[in-house]
Amino acid sequence: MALLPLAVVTGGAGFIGSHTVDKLIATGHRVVVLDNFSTGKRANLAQHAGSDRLSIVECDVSHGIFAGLAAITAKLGPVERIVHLAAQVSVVSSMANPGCDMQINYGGTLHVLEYARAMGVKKVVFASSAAVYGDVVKMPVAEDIPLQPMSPYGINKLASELALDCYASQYGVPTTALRFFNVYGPRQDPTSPYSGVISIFADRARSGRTLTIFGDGKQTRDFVYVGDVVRAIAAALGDGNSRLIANVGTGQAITVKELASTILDLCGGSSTIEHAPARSGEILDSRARVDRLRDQLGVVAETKLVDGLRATLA
Ligand code: UD2
Repeated sequence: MALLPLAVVTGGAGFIGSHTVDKLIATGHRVVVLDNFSTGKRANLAQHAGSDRLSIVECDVSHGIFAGLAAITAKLGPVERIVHLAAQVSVVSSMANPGCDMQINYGGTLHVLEYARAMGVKKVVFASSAAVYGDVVKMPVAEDIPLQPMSPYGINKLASELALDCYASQYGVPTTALRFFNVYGPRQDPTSPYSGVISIFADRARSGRTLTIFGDGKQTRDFVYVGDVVRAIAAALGDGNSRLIANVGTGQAITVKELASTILDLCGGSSTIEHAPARSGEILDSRARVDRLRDQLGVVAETKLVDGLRATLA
């Protein structure tokens, strides 16, 4: 019997990574997770305990992946596809420590691409971000507008996209970059002050604590459910679409104020809402144009916010 295709998921023990692993295993892959467990958790992959479809290697991608993958590929055979999600995920941390962000986020991408080049990997899918756009006035945001990232985080995501394109055009490594908007869903860790707002609000609402809105709450975001994001990743991981860059969002946006009251309605608890000063350097509005996602990858983010919030709160 032919072996199932072998995919590597860097950051596979994290929030988006672990859902990606679930999806790839469910669609007939063997998966190797590379994770340094700085923020990822083994518990996120506990549902695959004992499965011969999943291997986990503790490895810091920003130090290279050849050594981490050598033993496992000697046993399982060559890596066919890579989803590169391992990253330093905080825009604010990147402002405080740009060099660190560059080493992890841009450096990590180069290590993945070098492996893909050397080993003839058939596809690399990279988690880019809406942070490459900067403060855009006209919504929705299309992929081909001039890019003005406002943080080292956005710069290193953009630099990674350029590296992907270079490896595709110069070395023949097929690559796709997905620009994630505000991803949310189960397993998103609410414990950092820079965690996703939905994870923080859900955590606080469930325990009756106050929700803090930064600024007047009129800022808008395009919240996309993690289940839809992994469908985009799985579509991008297939053959074709090399050098494609595509937004991953819903094309809809909601204000943070509306978000807070929707979560409170769903929880029915006793939490109140307070306001604190707006975060400095923050963008006002964000909403994805999703034509490429639909036309090139055949994916429409269809989870309604209220359904995604229910799943997150459950
Ligand atoms: C998101 C991404 C970030 C980057 C950026 C690009 C997340 C978690 N972060 O940053 O990685 O891609 O987009 O533009 O997806 N807020 C509150 N109260 C809270 C927490 C947040 O009012 O307790 C507000 C916050 O000020 C912002 C909005 O909620 O206006 C969303 O904040 P976020 O941290 O979830 O995500 P964002 O858009 O800053």
